[in-house]
Amino acid sequence: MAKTIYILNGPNLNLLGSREPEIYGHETLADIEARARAAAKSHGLELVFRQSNLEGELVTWIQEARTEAAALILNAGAYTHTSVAILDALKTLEIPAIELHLSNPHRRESFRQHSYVALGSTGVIAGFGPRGYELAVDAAAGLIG
Ligand code: CA2
Repeated sequence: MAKTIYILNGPNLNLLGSREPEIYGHETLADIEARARAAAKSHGLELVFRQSNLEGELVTWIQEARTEAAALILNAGAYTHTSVAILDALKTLEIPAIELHLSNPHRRESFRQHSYVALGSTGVIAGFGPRGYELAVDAAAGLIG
């Protein structure tokens, strides 16, 4: 049976393509999902791709990934920088977790330069725009083996 990877997206990422293209590009989240699906298919992986504006819903989905996924890719949006609840959920995982960002938070405002998500992640991919989702799927496939 094919292994499944989860890609979870946090607050405001549903607005991609409509505002701040100079930071986040012109592609919509649906465009990015299509990229991720093609990358997952090339590795023979199933993909669950979701977005929520709600911190608790993201926590519930991370918990779900404990039993349903072989790897987790998480762009937690602004919760990256604020959410101990998401970190606690990540720490319960026994599967690889990849922190993902479209932009490079390290060259932005100082409040984006601390990540709770990083403390619970295997690795971080940031600053490559929508292509980062494909890179993250490739990295997850490598980690799953
Ligand atoms: O670069 C990323 O992927 C971020 O996770 C995006 C978050 C930001 O808070 C993180 O520091 C870095 C923000 C997502 C906001 O998405 C928007 C999309 C379109 C228009 C406005 C916001």
